[in-house]
Amino acid sequence: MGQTGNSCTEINAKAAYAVLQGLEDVDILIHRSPDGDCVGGGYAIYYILKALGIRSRVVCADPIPEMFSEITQEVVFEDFQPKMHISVDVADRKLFGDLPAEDADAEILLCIDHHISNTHYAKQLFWNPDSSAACEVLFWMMKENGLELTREIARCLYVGMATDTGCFQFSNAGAETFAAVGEIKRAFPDLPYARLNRELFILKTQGRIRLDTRLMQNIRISENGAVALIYLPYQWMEELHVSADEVDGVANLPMQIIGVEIGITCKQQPDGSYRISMRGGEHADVSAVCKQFGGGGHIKASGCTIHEGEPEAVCKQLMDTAEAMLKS
Ligand SMILES: [Mn+2]
Repeated sequence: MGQTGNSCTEINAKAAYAVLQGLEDVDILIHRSPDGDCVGGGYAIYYILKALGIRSRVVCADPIPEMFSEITQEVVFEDFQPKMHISVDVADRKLFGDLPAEDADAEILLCIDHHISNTHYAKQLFWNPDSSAACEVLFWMMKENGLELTREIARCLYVGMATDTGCFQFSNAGAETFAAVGEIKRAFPDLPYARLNRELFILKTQGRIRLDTRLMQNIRISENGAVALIYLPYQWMEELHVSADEVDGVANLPMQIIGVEIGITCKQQPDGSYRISMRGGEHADVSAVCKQFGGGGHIKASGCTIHEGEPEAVCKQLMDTAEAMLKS
């Protein structure tokens, strides 16, 4: 709790719900390249606000992937102009991406998050950096305020926690995560958990399978085997008809190799920049590596953007920086 330099106040679960209760015509902002956690968290808040009679919309700079269609809502209000803005699962303003004009420079009244790298850009921050997902933060916020866990909200929160933990595989899945999911399963035993898991984690398009094969064939591995990098030229996505949201999971590919401590995915963007995702094993702090490139995130999962450079040079720089981090 307390004030920070940016005049952002950290608040607790009770205060966070009090903020939600006082909102009116809200845009709930989530990060670009939306994942299950920000989409699930965004719509969970939409339902919480709806129960309070408050109109809101989930707003994202990028289209929401088809795989999350079960938790999204087509919400159309007449004459809706956002009066207030909140955010969920967004560590830094720049992760909003290119938002519509009415959202782009808005003051964020409340941010609900779990990223250790949160930059305190909102007026108030309700967070828990020990939580696996923003959806986990939301689950315990609801519990502490005695809010009703509806079927719709349970589904949203499950998807968020499942996706941010890689279906409960990663080390960020803690006792509180399993406790939350246990309560969700007990309350709604008939939600299609197994089908959701299959759709979120197993099923891939033909194009994606062909792309994975190509990526694995071209993987770069450091001499000592501790750093692996896959480079994805934009052209391959066009050739194989794979969309940007379909390749989200490729960041986990390098970590499938025994001995790899840092797995790097470098995706060339249509504008010539590179979107980098890093995953860390037991001994790596990839948020520290990404910080050196102006990015950040979690200790075991982080990202950054490199704005220019030849692919070869960029990949080499990434590998070198990661290797140096492991040696330090
Ligand atoms: Mn998240």
